[in-house]
Amino acid sequence: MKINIIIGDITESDCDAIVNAANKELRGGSGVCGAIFKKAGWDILQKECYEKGPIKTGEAIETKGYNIKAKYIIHTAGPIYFNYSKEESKRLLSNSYLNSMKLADKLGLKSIAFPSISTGVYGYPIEEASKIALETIYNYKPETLELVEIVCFDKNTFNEYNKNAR
Ligand code: AR6
Repeated sequence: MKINIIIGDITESDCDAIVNAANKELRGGSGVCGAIFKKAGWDILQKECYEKGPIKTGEAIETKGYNIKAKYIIHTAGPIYFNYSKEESKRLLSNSYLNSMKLADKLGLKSIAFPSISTGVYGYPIEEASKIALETIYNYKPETLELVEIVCFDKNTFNEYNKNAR
């Protein structure tokens, strides 16, 4: 499985699925979530999200992509960093990546794009989060997935992921 770290806007991704850094209620929000909702079509995406939610932290569910190029949007709720111990945050963040990739495999997808989950509003330090994200992706044994893209929105995030890239 190929792993690409890029700078960009995840709503423009050519991957089969893009991942939304969601909240447990699957309510449209700010940050990457807001960008995805806006582009997909806020009301129509919110309707499917409310039918499928709420979810637990670290879980993942899929919706259609609507007006986004990607066929699916995979919604996962990362941990709010200050709500948990360091160990529990790590486990939950890793689960968000793991369950999203498992779901993509279950859907028979070849490619998935991740944002940097929990490192915005949810306050996860990027130095730690990037290590956990990459460790989880490198250790994953894919079924149908051939490509994982990590789409960084800013240079600092991009640099941090690259520090931990193999
Ligand atoms: N493409 C890629 N990455 C982006 C984009 C984009 N278009 N826009 C922002 N980012 P955040 P969280 C980056 O706060 O910390 C929402 O309200 C951003 O720069 O979006 O998991 C949800 O509804 C940062 O590096 O997600 C939840 O309530 C990264 O995406 C809550 O925020 C994640 O930042 C989730 O917080």
